[in-house]
Amino acid sequence: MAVISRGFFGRKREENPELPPGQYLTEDFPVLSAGPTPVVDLADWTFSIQTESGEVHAWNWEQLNALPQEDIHTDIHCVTRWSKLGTTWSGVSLDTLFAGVDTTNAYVMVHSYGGYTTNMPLADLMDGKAWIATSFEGEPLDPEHGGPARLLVPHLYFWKSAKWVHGLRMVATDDPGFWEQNGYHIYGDPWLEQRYW
Ligand SMILES: Nc1nc2c(c(=O)[nH]1)N[C@H]1C(S)=C(S)[C@@H](COP(=O)(O)O)O[C@H]1N2
Ligand SMILES: [Mo]
Repeated sequence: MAVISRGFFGRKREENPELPPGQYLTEDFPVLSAGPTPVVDLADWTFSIQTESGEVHAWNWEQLNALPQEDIHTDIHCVTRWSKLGTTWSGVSLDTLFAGVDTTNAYVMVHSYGGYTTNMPLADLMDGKAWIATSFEGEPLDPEHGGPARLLVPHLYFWKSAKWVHGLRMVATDDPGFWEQNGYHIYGDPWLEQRYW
């Protein structure tokens, strides 16, 4: 006569088609940083893209904010298994930043203030898939969440969304960044559960 309530099993994945395999929902916003939060003075802040020819395209804080800003509504998925649905950000599309950039290299190494790095194909930053985000839920991005600016690449696991982003370097090969050298997957698609390698 055991009656097992369906509710007992809680939020099963099949009830949440927005949740990639092996992920659970969280309502709060965990902070995951490999080191201390770097202090970046807006007067000194820059973001740059360096190509294989040595050419450097750079924007200071004012210049970044003068570019077209986009609102982004997206889900985010951390490899430690939390996902957050329906987050709201604003920032500058990488399509805008790459508009005047001439490169034939297919990969990018992302560099952050503080030394963090992460790698990805350039294609994953193009066509409306990635932004330099400066606000979260209508407020300037918290320093602990990457403020003043972080990369936002929500279709990959969240370690690819480098906090305190400082610049991108165009590279010929997909060399591993910080977490990728420490066992995280070279690409990191949450829908394919590409967590570790
Ligand atoms: N610069 C930098 N960016 C980073 C990290 C980091 O340690 N340093 N951690 C990554 C990881 S593993 C995750 S899950 C997210 C966490 O972002 P949050 O702290 O805003 O939740 O940032 C990513 N970006
Ligand atoms: Mo993470």
